[in-house]
Amino acid sequence: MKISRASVIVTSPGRNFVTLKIETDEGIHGIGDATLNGRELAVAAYLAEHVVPMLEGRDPADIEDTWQLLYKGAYWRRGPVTMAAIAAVDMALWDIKGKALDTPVYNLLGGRSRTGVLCYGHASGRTIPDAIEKVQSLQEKGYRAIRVQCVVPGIDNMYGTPRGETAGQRPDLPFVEDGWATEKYLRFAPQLFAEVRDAIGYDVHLLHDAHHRLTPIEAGWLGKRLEDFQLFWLEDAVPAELQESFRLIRQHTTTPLAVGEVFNSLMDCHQLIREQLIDYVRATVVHAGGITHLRKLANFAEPYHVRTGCHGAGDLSPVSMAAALHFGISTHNAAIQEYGHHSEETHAVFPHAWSFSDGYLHPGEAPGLGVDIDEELASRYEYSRSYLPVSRKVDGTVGSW
Ligand code: EZ4
Ligand code: CO
Repeated sequence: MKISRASVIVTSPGRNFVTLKIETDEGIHGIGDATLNGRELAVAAYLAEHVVPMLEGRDPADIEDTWQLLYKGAYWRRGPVTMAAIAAVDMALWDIKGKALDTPVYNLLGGRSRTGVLCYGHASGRTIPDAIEKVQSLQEKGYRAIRVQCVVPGIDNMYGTPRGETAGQRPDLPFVEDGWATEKYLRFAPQLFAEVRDAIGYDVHLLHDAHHRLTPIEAGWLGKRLEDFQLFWLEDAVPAELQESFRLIRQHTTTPLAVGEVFNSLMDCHQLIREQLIDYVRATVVHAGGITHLRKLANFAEPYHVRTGCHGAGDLSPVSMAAALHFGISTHNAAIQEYGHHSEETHAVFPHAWSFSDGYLHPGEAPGLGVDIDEELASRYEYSRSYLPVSRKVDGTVGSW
């Protein structure tokens, strides 16, 4: 079998997604997600201009060799653009291999390690009672793990919380500006979790995302005060470019720590893992070099008691979710999967075999990844440039969003 053609499809069914489709001379095709939120066309161009010409004529069965070719052969290593592009090729090749062998990809990764992939949904409140209602409504839908975020009184437009129609929009800028005040947040977050636990008890896992806004000592302070509310994890307490930051957090709290949705390589977290400074690594298939590299990362983490909790926000396409679930069902130290919301339009563009039931996600039994792209439908949703928000602190300084 040979790769006969590869094409990049950009579509925007509610939000932008970049998809790579690889076709073969035997009529089998595979697809991979290449979406990098807010920088989509950089990956689309990387693929179309630089990767696609390298693929044609290759044997799609040689997944490891293709991975090494694209990684080492570029000379310029790592980075989200490169690794998302490699990931898209990798996913598509696993998809083709599964279809060629008429078996779901998880079977090629060693078979099932569990019966379903535990997932968490998002409860996001404007007030604490509103957040509690959202948690309860997810519980009614069967969720066993729920991330809770809530607007902090006095902070205008916060990450992960519902905003008003025009909130944060500046007519002079193409992006939204959020506000931030660490002291207000640190005071509020323990109160939020005290009230949520009071209302719903301890039968459901609760998670929280600090989204890179704290310093290590602030994170230690917060983690300590959240211990009694028994969080599944505190996510992205600090940015992790400096891996040793997590030593300081660990000295101060036993709240489990997760980090790494922006990681694109094992090299971004080898110290975090080796020194057991975190409990969960959030690296995901699309941004960390595909199934091939994420498996290596997870295998490295296993003896250090570090498990995966892959990023799965709505800006990762249903193709990513399919790959994440084949990874999650088969990988022994895959603990949990984020399950963001996709619009109905998105589900229609990407028909998929994966499904949610009773708090767990299932990859389905279709050969390959069990997901496809309806190109005719995709072509009806034109790309539209969009940015992630930017965060500014009270004094106007740009912060980490
Ligand atoms: O901000 O996916 O845990 N989930 C997150 C996400 C990320 C977005 C960035 O594109 O932090 O909401
Ligand atoms: Co996050």
